[in-house]
Amino acid sequence: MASVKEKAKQTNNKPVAAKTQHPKERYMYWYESMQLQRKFEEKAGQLYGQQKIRGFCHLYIGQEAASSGACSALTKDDKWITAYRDHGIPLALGSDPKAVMAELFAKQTGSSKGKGGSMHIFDKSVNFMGGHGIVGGQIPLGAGIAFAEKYNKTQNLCICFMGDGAVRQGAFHEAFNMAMLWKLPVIFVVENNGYAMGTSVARTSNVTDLYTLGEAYDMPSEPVDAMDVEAVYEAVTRAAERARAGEGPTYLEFRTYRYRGHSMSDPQKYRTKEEVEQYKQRDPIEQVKAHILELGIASEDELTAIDQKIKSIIDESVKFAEESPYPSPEEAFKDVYVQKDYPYLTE
Ligand SMILES: Cc1ncc(C[n+]2csc(CCOP(=O)(O)OP(=O)(O)O)c2C)c(N)n1
Ligand SMILES: [Mg+2]
Repeated sequence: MASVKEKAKQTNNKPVAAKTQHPKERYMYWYESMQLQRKFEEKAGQLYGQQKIRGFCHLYIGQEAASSGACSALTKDDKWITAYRDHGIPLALGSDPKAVMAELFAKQTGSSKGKGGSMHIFDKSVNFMGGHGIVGGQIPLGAGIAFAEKYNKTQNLCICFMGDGAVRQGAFHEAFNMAMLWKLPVIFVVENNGYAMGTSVARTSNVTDLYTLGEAYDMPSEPVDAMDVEAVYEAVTRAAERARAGEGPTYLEFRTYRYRGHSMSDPQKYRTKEEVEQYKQRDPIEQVKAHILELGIASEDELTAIDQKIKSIIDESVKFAEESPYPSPEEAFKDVYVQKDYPYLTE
């Protein structure tokens, strides 16, 4: 693989769009899973307005190609970890939308039994290791998960997502150093959506091409147009091949955008409406839809049928969440320690 500097020259810092044709199932997965995430998040935003969902809530709208593209390039045994903008990934992986919605409602039937909320979705059944609220905290955890896979001699890898706000944390650099030294099977992904809360990448550092941060560790790194699900698929496929061949980590800068505010109350004074509109012109769902229709992969009717199916999945998930009970107070003392004889446990 070319060094980071050579790569920067070749690409002129611009992510390269993908051109290959894929099997029908892959296009249909991309459309359906991205549309599921979009509609789920739109509904979550409405429910927040009605105060049915409270506390923190960070929507993934605009970034769906990151989760769906990566998911289609990996196996079901690979492990996933991310920050708090975490509703999209489990949905892309096939978590039950009812359990994710119930978690947003803080209900007992939620994926974290109502004890995690929006920022702490976990689902072991799809190898989703959360949902982490401490910016950058999941990066060493992701490296640790990859270490376990290597130690146990599996062929699995860990894909570890983070936001652009995380790359200035010490944990990022410490984890990169060890992951590279030990050639861990990990794919680090920075979802560069341009902002950490209201602070743009350019206001944080003079290094705005975030993928070049891999250079300090000789880690193969590249920028990816993450508004294009095909480009995401291809970059993650290449990174996964390296990890499974024992060649160690890859660092990908997914260039993406969030259409909504950072969290639910954000006046968005740090950006212009025109900027948001510009990104919407390159919407990942609209792009894949146009591609499907252009290539004759599916008809407009087939896509409408998917939209209708998603609508009923979302309606059902809201009904399920509304009708579910809140956890009982005793639940607060459960699931704290895995080790049954841990000294601080009194029972
Ligand atoms: C260690 C730490 N510092 C500060 C915060 C407060 N905080 C919450 S979100 C956030 C911005 C992170 O932005 P980014 O990593 O770009 O993710 P995005 O919200 O864009 O997905 C900050 C600073 C935190 N949660 N953890
Ligand atoms: Mg960000």
